Amino acid sequence: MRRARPLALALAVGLAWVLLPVRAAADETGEIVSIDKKEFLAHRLERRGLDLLMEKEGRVYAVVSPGELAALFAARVRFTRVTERFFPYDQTGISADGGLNGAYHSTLELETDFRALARDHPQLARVVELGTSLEGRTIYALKISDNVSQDEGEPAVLVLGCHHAREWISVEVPFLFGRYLLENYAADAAVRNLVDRSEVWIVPLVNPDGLEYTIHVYRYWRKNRRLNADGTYGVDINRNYSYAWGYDNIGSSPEPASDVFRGTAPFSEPETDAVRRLALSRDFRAVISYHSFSQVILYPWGYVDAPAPADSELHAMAGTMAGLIAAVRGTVYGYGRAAQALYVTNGDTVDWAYATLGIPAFTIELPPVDVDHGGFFNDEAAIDAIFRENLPALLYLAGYAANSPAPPHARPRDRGARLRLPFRILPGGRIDNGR
Ligand code: 0X9
Ligand code: CA
Ligand code: ZN
Repeated sequence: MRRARPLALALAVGLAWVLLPVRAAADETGEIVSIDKKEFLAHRLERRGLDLLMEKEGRVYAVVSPGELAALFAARVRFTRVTERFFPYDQTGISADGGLNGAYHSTLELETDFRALARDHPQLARVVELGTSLEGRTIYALKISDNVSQDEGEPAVLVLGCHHAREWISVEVPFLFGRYLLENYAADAAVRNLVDRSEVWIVPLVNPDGLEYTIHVYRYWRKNRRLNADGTYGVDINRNYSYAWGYDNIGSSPEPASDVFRGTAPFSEPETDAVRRLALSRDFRAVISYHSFSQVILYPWGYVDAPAPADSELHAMAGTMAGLIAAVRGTVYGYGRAAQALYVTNGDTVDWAYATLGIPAFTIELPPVDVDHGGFFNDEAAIDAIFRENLPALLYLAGYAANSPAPPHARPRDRGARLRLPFRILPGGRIDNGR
């Protein structure tokens, strides 16, 4: 997904007069276009670093800025504008009474709801401030455990959401999981057992600045709001972790304007630094990072198309989760190695967690399955059902974390030593962790 330097691109297509004036505005607006795959390849558009959404029925779909649109036009690429067809700005399925984002959480709404949960369950839930974004917003975690104000050193599971600003549903699933545990602790013995034995750490909104930007300015914004040295905005928070950071220019980009810009250094961003500090400070045994969309469960490696240590165990765990999800109401989530099942990325959360912490780490791409079914937009009426279908898989992974032995911690800092995971998956999905 490497993006050509703007100047080189402008010269290549003879377009300096168009590209330079629109540059400042390119962050603010965009269009969805579809391009015939053969046309796409013939024009070598894969080199342009376009923000690709999907490939479907022989056509490639991308979000393009005004500058990119002009460049496609000048290069005589035949494209179709499909913005209205897929992404009405005037979104249906969002109620008027929840602010601009309907029932979805804004940063303030999340803070308010977290504080209410902690107030209503003082023994079980505590709001923890992990760090501060570039625009001064607090990045929050909700810690859920018995005797929550004490540090009991229990095994922990980490549930992350919204690395990418436009993936609103990825805030809601972690949030609702936290609320579910708290509201069912008293009545549900399985929940009580889980919460008593472990710590559940919920961080639904890793990228608050980006989320606010999608609510108020530009619905397709992906990155954080770092002002880059060249005047463009944003680092892709899911390319800024240290493991295999910048491994190649396909899985991330060195170009600040790119939607997959990796930043100037590993953990250069307050959002990744906040996750890193939390992840290293507790005894985490498993991680899920929610994204959208595609309905797929991904495990390492993401940076290269090669199996990670304990590939078959990760595969079995992902398969178990996909089965648990499908059992709820039949929604099919695929699963596989990230680089193989989706595409390569370097510097992402789960490669880092797996290599550094030595614990099972999954990216779950929530519904819908593709852009024809709404892309980054899920009607707010669908939020609860999406949470419900993910709940058994979350309980499974949290249960794994609560019952697993500690991972071998003697690894070089942030490097990928060979890992031996402390568990085996038995036929039927049962975990053998040697007890
Ligand atoms: O590109 C990403 O960061 C994730 N997909 S998204 O559409 N939500 O942006 C996927 C990350 C998983 N890792 C790999 N596919 N390598
Ligand atoms: Ca506890
Ligand atoms: Zn994402």
